[in-house]
Amino acid sequence: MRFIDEAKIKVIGGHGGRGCVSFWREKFVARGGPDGGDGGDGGAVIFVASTRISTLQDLRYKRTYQAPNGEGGSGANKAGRDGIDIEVLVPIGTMLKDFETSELICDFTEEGQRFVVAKGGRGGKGNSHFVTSTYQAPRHAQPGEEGTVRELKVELKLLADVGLVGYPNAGKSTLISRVSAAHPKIADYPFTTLVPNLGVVFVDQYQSFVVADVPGLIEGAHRGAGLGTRFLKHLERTRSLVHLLDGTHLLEFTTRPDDEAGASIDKAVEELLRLYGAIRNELELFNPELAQKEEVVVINKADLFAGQPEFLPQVVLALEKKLGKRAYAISCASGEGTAELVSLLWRMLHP
Ligand SMILES: Nc1nc2c(ncn2[C@@H]2O[C@H](COP(=O)(O)OP(=O)(O)OP(=O)(O)O)[C@@H](O)[C@H]2O)c(=O)[nH]1
Ligand SMILES: [Mg+2]
Repeated sequence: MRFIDEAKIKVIGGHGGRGCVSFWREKFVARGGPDGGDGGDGGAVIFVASTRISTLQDLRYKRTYQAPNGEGGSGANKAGRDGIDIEVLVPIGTMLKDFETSELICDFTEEGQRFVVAKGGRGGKGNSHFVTSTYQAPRHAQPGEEGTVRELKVELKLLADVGLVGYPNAGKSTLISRVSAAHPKIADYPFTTLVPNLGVVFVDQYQSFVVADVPGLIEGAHRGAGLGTRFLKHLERTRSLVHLLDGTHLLEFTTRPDDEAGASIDKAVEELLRLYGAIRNELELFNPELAQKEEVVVINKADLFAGQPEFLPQVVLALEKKLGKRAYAISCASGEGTAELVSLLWRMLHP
């Protein structure tokens, strides 16, 4: 399925039915009074948030949503039927905005949340309503009112607690597939992930949080390099970030017999900082608030360093010193450190 996160649509409430002009006709009754029934109300267009759908695909396909009109009233004071309301399902995280002003109209954050986006017009009153002491035979009735017509911008910004950022191939999708039931595509080529994925991570039977895996970033993403930064908006509503660094880049620094003690560690850290800085820069350029989120720095693919067990812990320590933040090494392949990362994230979300 295509991942659509923006759409422009038009919603139209049903027109109210017209009131009826009618007079009571019966044998031997010379002048029956007015008995024109009221028109029915027009139907409304209602948006309903649902976890059953995950993109705005349907809204791209059908751009106008018009609720049925109310029926006209008829004689014998018979009211017209109301137009039936129509419901449009939208994914959780959908934001409705006025197309012209971009003003936020409704943010759908919970399953089942409903919002009337276009009201139906009221049905017109029949002529029986217009009798007065001096005007016994009114020959007019109200037309129904028009329904609301609105042009809307619909935007989806995923709701997740934790966002994963990093270069392509860092192992973001592997991480989400290890800690949650999500099964995104994983492969050893860059830009495997083309659309965001959500995974629910269960800390225990009752407690869970949601992680968002988005397509990888590369230097120059803000200028459109790689897949660009268009998916970063899906991290805007997360509480914290996991910045995943690919341990593969450190392999060349592990075995250097002629090394001064510590020199290869320094070089490894320098390389990590370069990679880290490039991604941070993209976050900052996209939205400085993203760069200010609480963050955990994680080096993945620790299993590649099984032969030199002392190398990675030293790199982690040195990296922490340079960043002034906690850093971790994990292996999404073997699972080493992933449970600890999950509990750390839980504690960050629930201090
Ligand atoms: N050795 C090892 N390989 C890993 C580990 N984690 C992920 N990989 C491999 O790294 C490659 C990339 O993994 P993905 O999870 O697709 O990476 P990604 O960050 O989602 O990449 P994009 O979707 O392209 O941004 C795959 O071949 C994984 O099998 C790990 O802990 N150790
Ligand atoms: Mg991926």
